[in-house]
Amino acid sequence: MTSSFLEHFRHQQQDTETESVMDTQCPFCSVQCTMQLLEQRTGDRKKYKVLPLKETVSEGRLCIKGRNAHQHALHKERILHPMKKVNGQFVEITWEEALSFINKQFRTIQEQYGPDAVGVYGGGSLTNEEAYLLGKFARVGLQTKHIDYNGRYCMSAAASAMNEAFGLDRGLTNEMEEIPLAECILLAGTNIAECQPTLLPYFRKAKDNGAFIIAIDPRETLTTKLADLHLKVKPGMDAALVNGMLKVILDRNLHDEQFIKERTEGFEQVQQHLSEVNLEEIADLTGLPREIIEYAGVAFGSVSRAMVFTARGVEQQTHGHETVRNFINLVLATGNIGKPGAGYGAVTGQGNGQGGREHGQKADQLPGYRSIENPEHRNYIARVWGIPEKALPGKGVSAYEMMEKMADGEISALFIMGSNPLISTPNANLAEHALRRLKCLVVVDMFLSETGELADLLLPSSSYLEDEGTLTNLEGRVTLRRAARSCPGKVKHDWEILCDVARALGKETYFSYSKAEDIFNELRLASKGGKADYFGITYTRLKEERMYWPCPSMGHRGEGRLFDGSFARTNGKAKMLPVINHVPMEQTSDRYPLHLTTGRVMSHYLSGAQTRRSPALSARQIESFVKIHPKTAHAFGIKDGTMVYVDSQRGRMKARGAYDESIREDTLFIPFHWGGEQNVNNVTYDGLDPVCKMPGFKVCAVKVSPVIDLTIN
Ligand SMILES: Nc1nc2c(c(=O)[nH]1)N[C@H]1C(S)=C(S)[C@@H](COP(=O)(O)OP(=O)(O)OC[C@H]3O[C@@H](n4cnc5c(=O)[nH]c(N)nc54)[C@H](O)[C@@H]3O)O[C@H]1N2
Ligand SMILES: Nc1nc2c(c(=O)[nH]1)N[C@H]1C(S)=C(S)[C@@H](COP(=O)(O)OP(=O)(O)OC[C@H]3O[C@@H](n4cnc5c(=O)[nH]c(N)nc54)[C@H](O)[C@@H]3O)O[C@H]1N2
Ligand code: SF4
Ligand SMILES: [Mo]
Repeated sequence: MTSSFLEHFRHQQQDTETESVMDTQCPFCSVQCTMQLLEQRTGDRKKYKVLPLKETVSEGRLCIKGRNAHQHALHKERILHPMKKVNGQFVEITWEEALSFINKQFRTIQEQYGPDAVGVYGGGSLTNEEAYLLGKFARVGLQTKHIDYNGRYCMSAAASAMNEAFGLDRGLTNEMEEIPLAECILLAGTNIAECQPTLLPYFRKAKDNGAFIIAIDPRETLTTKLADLHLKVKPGMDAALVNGMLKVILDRNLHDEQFIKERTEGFEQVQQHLSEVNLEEIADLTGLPREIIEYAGVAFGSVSRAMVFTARGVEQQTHGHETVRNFINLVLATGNIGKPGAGYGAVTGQGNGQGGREHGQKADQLPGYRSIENPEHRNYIARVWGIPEKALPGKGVSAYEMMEKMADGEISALFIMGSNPLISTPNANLAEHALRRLKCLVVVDMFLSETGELADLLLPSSSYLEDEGTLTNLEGRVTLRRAARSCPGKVKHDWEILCDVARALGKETYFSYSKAEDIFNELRLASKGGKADYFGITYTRLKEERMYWPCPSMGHRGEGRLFDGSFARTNGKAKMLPVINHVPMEQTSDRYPLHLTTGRVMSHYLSGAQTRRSPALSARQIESFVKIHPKTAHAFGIKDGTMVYVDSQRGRMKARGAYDESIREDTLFIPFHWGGEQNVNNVTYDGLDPVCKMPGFKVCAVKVSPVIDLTIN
């Protein structure tokens, strides 16, 4: 080291006037890595450094999103005051003015059109306390049945499949530490390397221990590169592929008869169904050679400890529920659950994608995974909330169906907290029409998002650095995120905003809390005896212990591995279901000859509202792109790196063509982190899965054309 460098360094150190250290937790994905944010102030210059903390599942690792998360939270574009739209422009107003505006608008609309004319729309970034309170706010504060959330677009297929097959829906049935024990791992439509990067070492460790890894994805990703076998399936054809693998397993007697007999029901019907399955037909439907399907079936069926992980690639389908059921059939038929190194996982998406779906943001759900249609459950929650059971509204509709009701004028006002549906809704054209038709749109956000631009009122909410609360990670592990700094400007926490609005609506008696912990203590009671039981979890315990749900009592630490002895269904058995060879609802045609699938890149998060405001992250990928096989590109006159249009029956988007030798020739891939003309959801398919109402984000039929035709005739 040169002396001038040391002098410079010493000089810098002397200049540093103050330093503060904030312990926090990443706001992005479901791993929930913990970290320290160091702030160094020199004069009015501030510098930040991020250090990982070891205490969570990622064992001291952080990905680039976590390392740069503070950049959006500290961004100058944070909304710092309530803002109301006057003559098309947002103007700053006081909280009291904002609250009285909401009260007047919502009351007028509800008096004229009934309580259900106001809808509530939540998100999986909210803490457990806030997700719980949002559900209570809809049912008690507004007395509307219309509440749903962005998790409908995320976890709903896996959630309904696990509920029906196991009687319980929790992301992973095992702790991450068990992954290295597995001898075979099937990764279906999951890109862990880019979406939960800090978990990848668990899979590497499994591989080092000799595990055989199979990946199913129509394109090559950093995750499929880890696999020993990559099945480049035709988009939307996973259910058929699993039928092929199951048939191979049964034909070769690789199934676990004893497990099937003792711990499952419905096997005979599955067996009967598989006897009619034809492997040649499966090969044709999936676009995979028969021998490869056989190889995959034998590899999975031959080991004594195997794990299956699914994510949005197989779940965001118009038959996502049954596709997941078939992957669960595979786990059950081979007896791979309820023991170390064997199990199933739906790799959860958002930071609180798990907790956010347990406590009442869903149209049909009450806290603790209780059902809004079950009289006993309704009675219990009504007692906790101090209202008559009759006052509890019934079941509402799913997120996309809410958009349809807004477009039809049946829902006239919407309160959005923690979502940017103008970008994230399939067939975004309908979402835009729906949101523009509202008589009153209130958006609670940190930024002026694309959806916020359409709002009548914007309310400024706190970021992860400011907001204390609990979040539940993909393993069902409950974590307490502390507040690292106080709210800037007139910003309030989401829970404070809900209490304030409830007060303005005259419902303050049901919403008097002085801190997040008060809400958590009510949530504990509301979830008590439910499937997602948090009763035994307290802030004090969370500061000291590693805790999972279900946790029914103080003496309990929660369950890391589920279903050791029995499943959560009434008879204790898991349920198998025959699944047909589903094909996507929208098929390719002469006019729209290619499949389009959508997903993510490492450096951006969801609608991009946060990561596009982080210079370090947005510089890594400044615009959208269309992955296209060079052969397909030539056929459609697309040059590498030039702008292309992608059209479907619903609309058009524009992005830069990017050649990719590894993607299927009949398939395009586009990430969904950008809005406006780069919004891939202008194009995506809005058909819904009949069971869980998940939209088919992952397959639609499109055509591609150059924006400027550069071909020489
Ligand atoms: N960097 C980053 N990380 C994230 C997020 C983010 O936005 N950015 N979002 C978080 C959230 S909310 C979620 S839900 C998760 C999502 O995590 P993932 O589900 O892993 O991510 P996706 O990219 O949506 O889809 C995964 C893979 O499915 C493949 N795929 C597409 N169609 C099909 C198909 O028909 N069959 C099969 N087998 N595969 C298919 C895609 O090519 C893609 O590689 O990530 C979380 N983590
Ligand atoms: N084509 C396509 N579309 C998809 C998907 C896909 O794979 N393909 N995936 C779907 C999935 S899995 C998901 S999860 C959805 C996500 O879709 P969105 O919910 O629209 O995505 P986010 O970007 O998380 O939007 C969150 C908004 O809330 C703000 N926000 C963040 N944290 C907080 C908070 O704590 N409080 C408040 N009040 N605001 C907050 C952010 O600034 C942002 O504006 O998109 C879905 N859409
Ligand atoms: S985005 Fe996910 S993996 Fe990356 S640091 Fe945040 S929580 Fe960890
Ligand atoms: Mo998600």
